[in-house]
Amino acid sequence: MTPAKAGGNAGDAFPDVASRRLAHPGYKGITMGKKLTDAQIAHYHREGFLYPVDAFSAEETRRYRRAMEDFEAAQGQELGKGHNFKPHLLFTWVDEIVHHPAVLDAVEDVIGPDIRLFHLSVWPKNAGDAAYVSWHQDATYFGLEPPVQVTAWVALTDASVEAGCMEVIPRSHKLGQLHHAEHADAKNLLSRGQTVTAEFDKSRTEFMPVRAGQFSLHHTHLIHNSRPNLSADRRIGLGISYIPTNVRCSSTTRLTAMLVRGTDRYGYFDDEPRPKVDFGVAERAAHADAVARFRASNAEQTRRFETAA
Ligand SMILES: O=C(O)CCC(=O)C(=O)O
Repeated sequence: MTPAKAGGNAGDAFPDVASRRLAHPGYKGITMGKKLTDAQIAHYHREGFLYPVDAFSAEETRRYRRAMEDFEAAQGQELGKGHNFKPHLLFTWVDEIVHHPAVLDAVEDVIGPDIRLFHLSVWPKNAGDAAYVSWHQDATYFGLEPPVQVTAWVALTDASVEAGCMEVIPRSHKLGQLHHAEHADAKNLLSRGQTVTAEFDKSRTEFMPVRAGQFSLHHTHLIHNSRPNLSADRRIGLGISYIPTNVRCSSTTRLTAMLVRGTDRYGYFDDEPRPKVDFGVAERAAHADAVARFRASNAEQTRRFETAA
């Protein structure tokens, strides 16, 4: 079954996904995308999510975690709400992750070969911390048109059910954009505490546990949350939002986004530069500019959302 038939989301907008797969050397009649099997691709489009997918070795993952925690130690501050956006512009090790073929090949299998990184948030939850993420859809306040976006959630530590992995409402991506409201709560890791206010069926949820070095994928309209970390270790993940280059942002603020694979024939975003050194002067300037624009766009979309509601 092609992605178009399975989900009706990416297939129509990206017919080249299916034709490219037919031409792929690994194609043996029914089998593979670049990274995912046909069954996995169909699952993503039907259910709105997919997990676990292998990306990094244990050693690579430890190196990434160490890089992050060394930086936190040097700063005397943990990455957390308020300063956890777009670290791919600051650190070469995050740049490595967002360009890793294992991640991009899977992303390409669901949104096609021309890919921009639209946004990235790091989500650390300390052991025993009450921090949580409320029920939400990623599309809310992004203002993407068409709303085609996939989040790869890359685990730098084991994210078990106990550690507060993501929990999803299967097939909820078919509901389209639902109404959200901001709920101020310091323990909610979402920047605006945005929470779905519309009624939805919570009677059948699914947890998405992933091990360190694995990732999950979820659709921009999939309703998901995550509960507090009750395990003995920190839970760290990177939520990387990828879009195909034909997707634009409807904000009047012009945003930045990094072209991570393929070509962009549309020019809807200013290019983000890849970091050459960790936390350098140029890197911090590019990061500050990108985050300021993202926040302005987010505020604009929040106002538009409230007015339309
Ligand atoms: O890290 C979490 O617990 C939630 C992440 C999330 O909501 C996302 O990546 O969209």
